[in-house]
Parts: sequence; structure tokens; C-alpha cells
Amino acid sequence: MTRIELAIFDLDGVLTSTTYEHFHAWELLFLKHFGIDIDPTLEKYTKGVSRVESFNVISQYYGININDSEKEVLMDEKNAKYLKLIQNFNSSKCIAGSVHMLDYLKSKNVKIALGSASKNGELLIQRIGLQHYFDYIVDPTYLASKPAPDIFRQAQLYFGLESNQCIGIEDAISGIKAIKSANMFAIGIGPENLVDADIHVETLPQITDEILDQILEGKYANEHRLF
Ligand code: B16
Ligand code: MG
Repeated sequence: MTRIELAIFDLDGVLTSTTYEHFHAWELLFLKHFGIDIDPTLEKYTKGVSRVESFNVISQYYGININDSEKEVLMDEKNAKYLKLIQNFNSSKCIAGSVHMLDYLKSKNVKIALGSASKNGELLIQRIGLQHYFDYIVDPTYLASKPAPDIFRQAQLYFGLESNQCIGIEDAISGIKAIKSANMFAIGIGPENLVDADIHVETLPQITDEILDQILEGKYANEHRLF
């Protein structure tokens, strides 16, 4: 059995929750510039995908056509709004169970990487006080967005590992698809219908140390599906 050497964490929805702040920033932007109250059901299509893809999802839904330079300006404005909304984030914003899992992985000498679609990932990790756990933070700027495997692959390549030595932890359908396309073991967290995950739990503490040990040793059997 191959032992797991690297755990690649998504950020939003796994270590902290910024879904409200991201989507609220889009709501403020589209209301101000287009007078549109965006449909809350669009939120799930903006989760885990890049800033530009989130913009495209919303603008296409409303048939808005603008050129690339106008789009850049609006995306910068959305980001400024988002940064304002997360300005008071601190360690109280860590998702329950995240610190324990990071500590446990460290105690087992597993490397830890951040595989977020967010260009604000490093800033946010620092703000919530988790930066010392991370051996590597993937810069998503020039990588294909999830569900492409590139963000997870980049972390794997950085450490020179095989895909079966890596696990990914994700809350979004696009993220689980990205992990599976990278041929890694996928831990799914949260309320989305993550059918492709190898294990899916509602909250992180449901991944007990015993279950994590089985996953790390490559012995986890799918019949233990918890959620
Ligand atoms: P930014 P994750 C994602 O985070 C968010 O879920 C998604 O809503 C957002 O569009 C994306 O980050 C890009 O964020 O505008 O900060 O670059 O789940 O991949 O950690
Ligand atoms: Mg996420």
C-alpha cells in the first residue's frame, strides 16, 4: 500500500468560510453597475471556481456582454469589496476541526499544501493564523481553474510525488472533480452533493484520527461512506 505524503487543502468551505463574502461582493457589484439583484441560486456555481469564471457565470445568466478591459475593472472592484468584507477575519474564523486535522497531519509528517482557486489564499491563511502549517501554497494565477486538475497537480509536482501519494480535501463539486482528475484520493466536506468523493462527510471532525490513519495508509474502504 502506498503511504500518503501530501495533503492538499482547499480554502473556502474547508479551512474557513468565505462563501457569503465572495457572493455578497458579487451581489453589491451587480446591483451597483447593472441594477440586478442576483439570484441566490447562482451561488453554488461560483463556489470553488476562479474569479473570472464566477463573473462569467453571473454575467452570462443575465445576458450581460462587456469587453475584457471592462471586465477586469469590475473584477478588481469585486475583489476590493471582498477584501473589505474579510478585513476582520481572524483565527475564530477557522472551520471546526481544521486545526486538529492540520496538527494531526503534521504529527504524521505529512506535507501540507494549499490548493485554492483564490488569489487571496495566502492572505487569508495568514489572517486566520494557519500559515505555519503550510509547506507550499499553489499560486492559481496561471493555472486552469477547477475542475481541471492543474491546481492539485502543481502541488504534487512541487513535492515530486506520485498522485497516489496525495490526498485533496474539498467542499465544491468542481474541486472534487479536480482532485479525481488528478487521480488523488478525495475527501469531500459539507452540504454539496459530492458524489465523486472517496469519502464525504458533513463536517471535518467526522474524519476521525482512525479514519485519517486508514486514508494515510491507503487502506480506506469506500463502504465507510459517512454522508
Ligand atoms: P478570488 P476556494 C474560491 O475559493 C471561492 O470558493 C470562489 O467563490 C472564488 O471565486 C475563488 O476562490 C476565487 O477567489 O477572487 O479571491 O481569487 O474554494 O478555491 O478556496
Ligand atoms: Mg472551496
